[in-house]
Amino acid sequence: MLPEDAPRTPEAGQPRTAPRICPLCEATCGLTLTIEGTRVTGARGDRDDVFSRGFICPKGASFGELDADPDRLRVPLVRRDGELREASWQEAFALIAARIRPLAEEHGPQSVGVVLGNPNVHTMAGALYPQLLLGALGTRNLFTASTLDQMPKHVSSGLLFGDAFAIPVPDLDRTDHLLLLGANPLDSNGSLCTAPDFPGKLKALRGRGGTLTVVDPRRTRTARLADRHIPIRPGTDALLLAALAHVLFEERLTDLGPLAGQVEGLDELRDAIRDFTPEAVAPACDMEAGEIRTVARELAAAPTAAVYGRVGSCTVEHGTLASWLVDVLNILTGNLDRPGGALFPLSATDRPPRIPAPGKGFSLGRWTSRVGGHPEAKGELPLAALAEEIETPGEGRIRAVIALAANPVLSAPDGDRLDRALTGLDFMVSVDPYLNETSRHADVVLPPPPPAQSAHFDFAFNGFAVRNQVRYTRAAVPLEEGRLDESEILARLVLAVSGLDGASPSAVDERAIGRTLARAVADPHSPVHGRDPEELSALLTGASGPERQLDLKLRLGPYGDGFAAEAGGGTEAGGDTESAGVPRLSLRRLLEHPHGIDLGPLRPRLPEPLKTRSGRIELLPAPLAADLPRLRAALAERPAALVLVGRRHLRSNNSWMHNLPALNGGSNRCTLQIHPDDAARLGLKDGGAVRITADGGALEAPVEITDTVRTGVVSLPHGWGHDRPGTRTSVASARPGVNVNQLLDGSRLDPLSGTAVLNGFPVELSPATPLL
Ligand SMILES: Nc1nc2c(c(=O)[nH]1)N[C@H]1C(S)=C(S)[C@@H](COP(=O)(O)OP(=O)(O)OC[C@H]3O[C@@H](n4cnc5c(=O)[nH]c(N)nc54)[C@H](O)[C@@H]3O)O[C@H]1N2
Ligand SMILES: Nc1nc2c(c(=O)[nH]1)N[C@H]1C(S)=C(S)[C@@H](COP(=O)(O)OP(=O)(O)OC[C@H]3O[C@@H](n4cnc5c(=O)[nH]c(N)nc54)[C@H](O)[C@@H]3O)O[C@H]1N2
Ligand code: SF4
Ligand SMILES: [Mo]
Repeated sequence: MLPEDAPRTPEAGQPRTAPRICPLCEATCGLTLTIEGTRVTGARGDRDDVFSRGFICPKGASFGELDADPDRLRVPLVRRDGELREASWQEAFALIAARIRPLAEEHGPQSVGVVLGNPNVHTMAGALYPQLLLGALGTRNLFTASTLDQMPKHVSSGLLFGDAFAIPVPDLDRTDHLLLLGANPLDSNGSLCTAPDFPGKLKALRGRGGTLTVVDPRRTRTARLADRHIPIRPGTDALLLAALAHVLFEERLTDLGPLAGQVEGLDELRDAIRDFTPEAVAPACDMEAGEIRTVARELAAAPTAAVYGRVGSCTVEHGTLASWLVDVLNILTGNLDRPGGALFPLSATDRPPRIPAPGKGFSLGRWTSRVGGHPEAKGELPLAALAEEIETPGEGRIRAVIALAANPVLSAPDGDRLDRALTGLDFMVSVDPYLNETSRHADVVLPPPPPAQSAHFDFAFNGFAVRNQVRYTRAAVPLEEGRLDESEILARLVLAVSGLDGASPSAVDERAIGRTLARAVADPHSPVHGRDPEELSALLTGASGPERQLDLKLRLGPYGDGFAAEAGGGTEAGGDTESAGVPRLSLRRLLEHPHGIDLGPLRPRLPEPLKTRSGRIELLPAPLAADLPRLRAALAERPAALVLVGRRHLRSNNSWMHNLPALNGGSNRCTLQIHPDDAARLGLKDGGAVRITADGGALEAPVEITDTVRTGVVSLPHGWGHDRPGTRTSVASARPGVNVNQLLDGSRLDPLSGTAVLNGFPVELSPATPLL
């Protein structure tokens, strides 16, 4: 029997526990929640979780507080006579249906813009419905948080490997040498590298005699663990990486190993980076040429090594080039696709491995944004360009916005401008638990339930995990009266914009299932080729539409039962899957393993993941070659005297966790960190106020003098600035901080990926009168 979805009602007063995968960062730790009645009273690391083995951080430990935050919206809000008022779900969806369709019919599909924020990758709903919503709307005006984050990596992977999602991850558990650039996993817990207890894994690397090099203008907690910390000048990673590749060629240290026959453009690459000698880049990077050579030699000499770059190497002027060069180094040293190097995970809901064949390749700029002419990447446009698309008159102007889990007023450049632009919309919908800086502009706010009331599966992050594994947790607490599951909210939103308001939301799931099955039965390589889609659909289990979708993806996935009749009697899952073979997954089987199923370490997969036109790794794709002159020009630029970088704090998460007393306060503060020498030169005092001026405007913030930032660099965290009226985040508003992104006007972008330059932009400082 399939376990029932709704957790059993506990006996009164008896605390119980329930497993819940933490949705708060990419580490995806398994938590054990303590529940009294329907209230989460505690959270600890789940020691039995096959992946996280008990690890937890302060954010996960605050799960109960986050779940019970009294400022969370419980019912929809609908704007009437200019005021947001509580309303029924029916009213909310009816209003959306009444407004969006006529608007799109009158002004065309492009008049509706969609904004996807980061938490979409942390919910099942965010994985299953946004594509359906976009399909229903027919709009190309999609703006995502990826363009404030990892889009450069998608673009470089798309160009190198033909698949924007083919992102190699460092084999943390087995590598001998990790060269880490622009990431601070001790505070962020990692990104595009899903690894619960990243800190423990770095310590284990050191413990087994491996070496860690960290490139970061700040001496972060991660840098303090390193054998070598390189306090690079912000924005110059691409130069450093190009010089490292140059040294590998020059000193004949390249060794592609089994990759040799799978790579195109090696000679062209060598020629293209000829100018980027260590001596040429050293002044720009503010490094010694000798140290660059040493780093290259260490990388080549290590028995296995992985190069890994994240936010600090992506959200910069040359983010796509840097992201590309990270993998170029993995390739040149033969570390791509080998244990201990950087490998392609194979998640349980990926497409099953196919017979390798040339693919369609990856195209950039299939269309451009209307006003700025920014090329799309992966079908997405720069969030930094949203305001101009709303403000600029003309055909195709965005008149309505649907924002799913997004707070671009704080997370994207020039929030004041976007704030004004959103005011000028004809209609706006936010799916968001909070009335915050962005959702306050909505005409309809649809609040998802707190996380304990939601099921969880990591469709996105399993594909970036350092170990193949699969876990699913159902809602730990029954859905509160009057709440809708976020999957149902999004399914009903799809119906509302499709002119089908009031139809059953399960119709949306069934349509998605029907489409996938139709494709699968027509595919000669699919285990269900030639079978009857209706018969297969009837075999799906699951207590809800999203569960049926999950069952389908698991069964058609690389470890799936393929709807085989003998599925029930397959190899025992959870054991040594490497020797036992494929575990024949289905939802039913996964539910038998509440702490997950380990699917083994990452394994070499090439050439199968390649979808380039050549069927090989294309080492020097034309768009990247065409961007190299811009990098060459950077060699001659005079560096700005003072540039700003961001930072993350362990007890924070982007813009939306400042409303919990346990997380807001102490060392988690919105201060401008500055080196003592710079502070002295500028007459700034610790605890005093500083005025920060840049392209986009000026801010005042408290000064924190610390030698953890290098000279010439200051650091201010993002996600603060909770002082706008009309929000309902009482704790955050009481300690608002300032919005660093107000320093940007949105014009600084990495041109290939449309990613905003959030790190390494010039600022000027002067003492200000104290704020308090
Ligand atoms: N200067 C600077 N700016 C940055 C960054 C930086 O390093 N420096 N980092 C960038 C990065 S990496 C990112 S990813 C972006 C993030 O940018 P955004 O995605 O715009 O911002 P978030 O703060 O993650 O929150 C998004 C919204 O989701 C809501 N939310 C939380 N949980 C849920 C849920 O379960 N369902 C729904 N529907 N909504 C939910 C929150 O209330 C919030 O309003 O910010 C970027 N901005
Ligand atoms: N606690 C916490 N955890 C989080 C988040 C959070 O806000 N708080 N956000 C989540 C999200 S959305 C993401 S994307 C991940 C991001 O996770 P990470 O990629 O680890 O991001 P950061 O912690 O911002 O680390 C970026 C580092 O780059 C450095 N840096 C800045 N400019 C440069 C440069 O030009 N070159 C180099 N080499 N370094 C530079 C900064 O000093 C900083 O230490 O974290 C996730 N986890
Ligand atoms: S590290 Fe991330 S996933 Fe793990 S408990 Fe903390 S916030 Fe949750
Ligand atoms: Mo992010």
